[in-house]
Amino acid sequence: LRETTSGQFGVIEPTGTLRSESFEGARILVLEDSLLDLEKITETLQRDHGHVMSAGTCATALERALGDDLDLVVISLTLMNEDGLRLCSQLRSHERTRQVPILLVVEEGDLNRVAKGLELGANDYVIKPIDRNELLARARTQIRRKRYQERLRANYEHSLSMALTDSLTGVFNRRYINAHLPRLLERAIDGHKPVAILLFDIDHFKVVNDSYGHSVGDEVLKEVSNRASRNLRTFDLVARLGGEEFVVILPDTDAEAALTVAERLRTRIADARFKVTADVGEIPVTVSIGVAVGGRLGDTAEGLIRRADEALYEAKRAGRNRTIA
Ligand code: GH3
Ligand code: MG
Ligand code: MG
Repeated sequence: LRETTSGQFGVIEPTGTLRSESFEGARILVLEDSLLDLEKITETLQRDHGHVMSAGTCATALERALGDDLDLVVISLTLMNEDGLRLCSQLRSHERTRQVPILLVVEEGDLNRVAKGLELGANDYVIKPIDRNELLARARTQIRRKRYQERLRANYEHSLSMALTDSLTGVFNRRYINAHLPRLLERAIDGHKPVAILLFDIDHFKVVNDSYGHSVGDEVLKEVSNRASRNLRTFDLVARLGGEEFVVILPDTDAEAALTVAERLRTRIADARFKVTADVGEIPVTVSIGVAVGGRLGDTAEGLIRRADEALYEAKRAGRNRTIA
């Protein structure tokens, strides 16, 4: 982003030229009670194929804006019965419209109110009589900036979720668990409520890879994740810690309930063979599960995981396809 000579911001292309793209499909709301000006504004913004809507009062404009995903709001400060500045501050006070670009339309010589409008969060202004090219240019700049910010945000959210989820299975990863289990445990201790964890590991998974190939092994990992996710409550967490080892965190769950959940999960995996690809037949898959419950003063995430790991080890030793608490 670079500031241009006119004080606006635009996306600088690698060539260094300011891109001037049209805002096709942009949703634009106009608050203007002068029919002549409304027509001029609408007609001008429609040249770029913007979808232009109009409102007659601040109240209807606000209602419209809150129920829509607007790309631009054009507010006239020359309304007969109302003060467009009111809408300005209302838009900025609602979460839904906090970021929507605002373009003011003002009377020549009304710079006091322009200053006030900018202070309230308006992004730019045009002075009457409206110059069509200038209006179009300023609207384009605002819409482009909004779209650019949305792309940045989407990229940011994408990389955030990439950092915390396992790319193969889509469940959380070890990093996420390391960050969240201590917090969940702390909350459990504070609230005098138990939190249970199930640590589970696919039995003889090496045999699956060796018999059917690594990509079939990957499909088995995905299906195990799916079955685990499907059989839990919405606020339970599933994560793949690495390899073929998973953890489930069950907030507000005591040992007895955790055992029930674990057994349900274990049988859902063991009782229906996996059909991962057409060319490989049905594959029997089982898991061994270790259960541990925390929530007492002094409990730590590491201690909880260690206890579940010890139980899991016992389950393996005792013959696999079983749960040990
Ligand atoms: P056990 O019942 O004792 O758990 O035996 P196991 O064969 O499941 O355990 P082991 O730890 O010996 O082998 C785990 C295998 O998991 C070895 C490794 O190649 C495989 N593995 C780890 N990560 C992946 C993965 O992302 N995809 C696939 N397909 N295989 C994986
Ligand atoms: Mg294993
Ligand atoms: Mg393992």
